[in-house]
Amino acid sequence: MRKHTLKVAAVAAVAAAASISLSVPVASAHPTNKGNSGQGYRQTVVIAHRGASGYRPEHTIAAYELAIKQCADYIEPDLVMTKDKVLVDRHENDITGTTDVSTRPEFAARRATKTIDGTKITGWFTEDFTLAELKSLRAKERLPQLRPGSATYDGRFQVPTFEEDLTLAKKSRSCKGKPMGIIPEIKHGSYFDSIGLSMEEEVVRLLHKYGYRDKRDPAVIQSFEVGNLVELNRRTNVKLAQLIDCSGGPADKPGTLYTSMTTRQGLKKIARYADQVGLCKNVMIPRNADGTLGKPTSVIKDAHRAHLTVVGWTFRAENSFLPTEFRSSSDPAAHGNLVGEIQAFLNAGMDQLFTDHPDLGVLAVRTR
Ligand SMILES: [Ca+2]
Ligand SMILES: [Ca+2]
Repeated sequence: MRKHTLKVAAVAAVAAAASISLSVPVASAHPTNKGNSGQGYRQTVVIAHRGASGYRPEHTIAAYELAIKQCADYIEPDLVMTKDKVLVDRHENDITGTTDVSTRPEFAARRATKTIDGTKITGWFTEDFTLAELKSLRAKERLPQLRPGSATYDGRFQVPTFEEDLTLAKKSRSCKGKPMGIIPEIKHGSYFDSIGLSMEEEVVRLLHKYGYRDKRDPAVIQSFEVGNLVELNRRTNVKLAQLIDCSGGPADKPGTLYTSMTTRQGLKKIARYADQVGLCKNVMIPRNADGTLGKPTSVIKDAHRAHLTVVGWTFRAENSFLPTEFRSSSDPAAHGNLVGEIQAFLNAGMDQLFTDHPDLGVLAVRTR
């Protein structure tokens, strides 16, 4: 673990140095500069994507706690539901890849094949487990090849409930001295509706119970679907974020493509029910054929014109996720210059970011 920490620190230092020489006017290149960069740091929200998921198995309390230590402003739980209607943190209802369920003989018979949002999936699903059963499982790293350091924590942590996340957020403060923010994402909302496990009511009930009630509170609800956000806009005054993928369209709107939702007209429509758009990185700055960053599209400007906050995802330090010019080597697992990549998007006007490496996200914001 120590070795891993040192490596991360070294990469961060290199990344910071590289970004200063690469970018920005001389005045803001001084680390002590309290001008624009200081203000930008105060304003730019860094969201810990599934926790500090570059360093710990995603969606565990340990991943959120590390994110808070690393000065994230918000923690991000993705939410699905159990058989007994408890909201728990997983990126998908199929828990095969992020828990040890496949090694548990007592649950062998729960293996099933289902069609979720049009895709046939075989595995183990949260809706077939009670909370007590899910709690007997242990989380594991989704990407052990790319994240061997995180994988050393396999088998140590439980699947948290949304209520546990809220409890953690409530007792925590950001490094800026503000209440810790929380930005839950409702996963497969229509699918869960179809099996009698509607999640939206429970998300709102718990947010309100913990005191997140209006747009001034540090809470945002996100979804790739449209219908549930429109419904949530009637149920709560908490901020809402429409997620936009790099391709395809919302699962609850067959025939609608995300590309039609990011036109000026599309963004205006989103602004009727949502406060933010969560954009796949390539929608803001597409990649060139050689994998380098291309020219920014007009989407950030158009979203701002519609009074939408622009949040980008997902910023990850490993070379395999980075544009070519920010990679450190051909090793897919080695860290490249994530700070440089993030700063390119901030310079293009992106307001907030989701990152698996909150420490590097904060460094990018502070040294811009
Ligand atoms: Ca998410
Ligand atoms: Ca519902």
